[in-house]
Amino acid sequence: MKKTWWKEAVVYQVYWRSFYDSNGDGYGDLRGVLEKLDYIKKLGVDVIWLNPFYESPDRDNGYDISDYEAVMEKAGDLDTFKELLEAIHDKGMKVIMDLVVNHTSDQHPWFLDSKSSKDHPKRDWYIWKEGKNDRPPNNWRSYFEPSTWTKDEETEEYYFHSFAKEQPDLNWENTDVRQEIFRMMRSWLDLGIDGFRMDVINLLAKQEGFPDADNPEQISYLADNPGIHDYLQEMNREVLSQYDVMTVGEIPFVNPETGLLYVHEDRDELNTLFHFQVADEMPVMDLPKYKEIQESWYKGVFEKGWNSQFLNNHDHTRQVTRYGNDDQYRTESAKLLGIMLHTLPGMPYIYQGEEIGMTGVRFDSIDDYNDIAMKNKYKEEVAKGRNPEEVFEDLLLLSRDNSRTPMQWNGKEHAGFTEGTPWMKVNPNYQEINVEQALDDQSSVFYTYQNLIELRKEHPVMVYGDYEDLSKGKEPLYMYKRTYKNTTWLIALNHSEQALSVKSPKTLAGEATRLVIGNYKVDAEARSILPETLDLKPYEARVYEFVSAD
Ligand code: TEU
Repeated sequence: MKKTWWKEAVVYQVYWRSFYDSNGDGYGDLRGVLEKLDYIKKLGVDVIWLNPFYESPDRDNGYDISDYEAVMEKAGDLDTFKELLEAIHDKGMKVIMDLVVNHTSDQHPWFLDSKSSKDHPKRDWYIWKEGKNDRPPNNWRSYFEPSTWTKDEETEEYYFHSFAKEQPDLNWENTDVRQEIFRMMRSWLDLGIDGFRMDVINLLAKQEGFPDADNPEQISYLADNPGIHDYLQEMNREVLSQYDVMTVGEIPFVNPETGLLYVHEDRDELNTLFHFQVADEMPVMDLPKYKEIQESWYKGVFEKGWNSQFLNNHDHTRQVTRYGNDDQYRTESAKLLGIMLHTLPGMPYIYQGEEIGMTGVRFDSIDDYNDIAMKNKYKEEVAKGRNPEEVFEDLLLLSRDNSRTPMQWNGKEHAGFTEGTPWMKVNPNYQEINVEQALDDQSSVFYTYQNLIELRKEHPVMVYGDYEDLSKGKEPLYMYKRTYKNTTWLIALNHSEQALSVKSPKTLAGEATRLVIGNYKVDAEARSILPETLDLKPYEARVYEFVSAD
């Protein structure tokens, strides 16, 4: 297996608009990231992923771009970005940007030209089709709308959008589109960025002929279509292969077999991926399923490609709420989830605030929410005649806004995020959960994450170790081992609110060991000799190291 800098990295995701507001306009900004860079450095991460800050009307929080080479005014300006980039590099970290090239904003000049006339040279930069009997060209639904088609009354044709109508899809069959995107990518890489997170990159190729779907609600027809690998191999050949960068593709709807095709090191496409078999198929922790998913991706990808480990991001509810316990055992379960993600095979991603155990949120009204996906779905469901209160309740747990509330820096007004009025309400629990409190408490979630990141730099078993699940059918226990050369780590996790006594693996019980990390105090004996029986407290996590002589 090839060793690379990015395989050994831990990535910190900065959703800058909720990270820190440096100018009091209520939005976080790039200068805010700069002002808090020492905090990120203290955590010890290697790479920072910045969500999109390109010029945008901001209908989908920057994922609707109207100028790929300008900086959105509320984020700052290009000079500030260059200052931030230099500071990140000076502190020994790298930065990857969000590449959103499946679609643009409907206010992008390219789309305004394309829309202006059927004969405009840029008409074919987007996907236009005639309707059928005054109906959309087919029955597909988009991520954010009941249909992937919106009619332009001027030219009387429909344009295609996988997301909101304000996000028309680019036509990747058009060579000029691809060449323009590759040029834009080079301009950012030449500035010195260290790679890209590629937004829904497996949606670039569309199904030939746009046939009706048997089940339009199952929108996987948007992804993984013939031609996608040709586009990515061309992108790699023309751009990525000329730089020492990392790429992570956001690749919904794949399994290990189809996912490997994007990240196989011999295929010259992408380095790593986010798959969504957990996020899309596990609304709450389903430990047997989670173990199956981990094992299938380890067996399917580990040797020849590279996977990521994450349980939350700007699109997914905070993991301690969704998969842990954000009440009585918040810190214990936040630490357990962190220890799990950093000891499973693959690159760990930390979403801002995860490292202090920030939780999901519950506001009282749909008006307190910002997310276009949630608001569109609410409108769609209420329009069907459903009770608005019921619809609101249904949307709460998985609303993307759960993870977009402002970063909680301290217990002062607006959690120290802004001197102005925050663009989004702060989670009401900010006075008990904030960075200042975490840094003052050596037993906080923060220091568990800092320790995990430090351990990764010293112990190749965390990165390159093989993986074996030792706990099938033994839930709520998740116990697995990682082995690399003469080192074995045994990870024992109690995913429950109850105490749990479990037999240690016979081959390791009684063996001399070292407790590498845990989230409870462990008596001296159980720290140096693996007990026959492990008595785990609620949400207790322990990692033991065994080093054999040979
Ligand atoms: O998200 C894509 C998206 O919504 C799905 O991949 C979803 O995240 C996944 O299936 C798990 O549920 C990306 C961005 O992260 C998101 O913020 C944007 O709204 C969207 O693309 C459109 O650019």
